[in-house]
Amino acid sequence: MAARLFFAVPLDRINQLALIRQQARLSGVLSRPEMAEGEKKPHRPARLVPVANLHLTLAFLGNVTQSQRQALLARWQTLAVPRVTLTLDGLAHWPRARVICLTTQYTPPPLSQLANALRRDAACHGLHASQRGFRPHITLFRDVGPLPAGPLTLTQPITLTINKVALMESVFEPGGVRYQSIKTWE
Ligand code: 2AM
Repeated sequence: MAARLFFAVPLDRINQLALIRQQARLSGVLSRPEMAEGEKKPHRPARLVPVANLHLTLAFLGNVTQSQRQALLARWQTLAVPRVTLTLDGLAHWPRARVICLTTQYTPPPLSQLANALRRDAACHGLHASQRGFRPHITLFRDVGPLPAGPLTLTQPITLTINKVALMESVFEPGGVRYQSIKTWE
């Protein structure tokens, strides 16, 4: 059976708390969605990403079979985790993806090298082929409809000290998706 997998940077408790604070602040803005012109019904409310699900995706792999998973783990038996700090200093609303995320214009080269290596490896082995370049981000809200005019402001940048990478599985449950760690590299 296939499972949906991705490589991600898990977040520590301090970062999680900082992100919860940003989510709480933004929830006020999102609870007053403006209706797009000509629309009759208001949008359903944006969904807050539960704290346990907050993460930074390095490479989305899509559906991976058991044999593909074994081969993947054999290829990535060793994975050098880059020693970098990443500062996420901006908020973005990506209307096509319908998300609000925390992001940055600057990616430390060792982090983009790792993300690109994982993405290339996935594409070369018949897994998901990313169409866009790597842009580090942490999704805070999903199903985001039209927003009130004006930029989203971040009250405080969030700095991640990256010391861990995880291969994660999306487990779909009646209450929503849960992410389960398959393997971590430190
Ligand atoms: P996100 O990082 O923008 O939230 C698990 O589903 C993770 O993989 C999520 O974090 C999600 O994006 C990312 N993801 C899900 N579907 C994707 C897709 N089709 N292409 C790229 N990334 C995807």
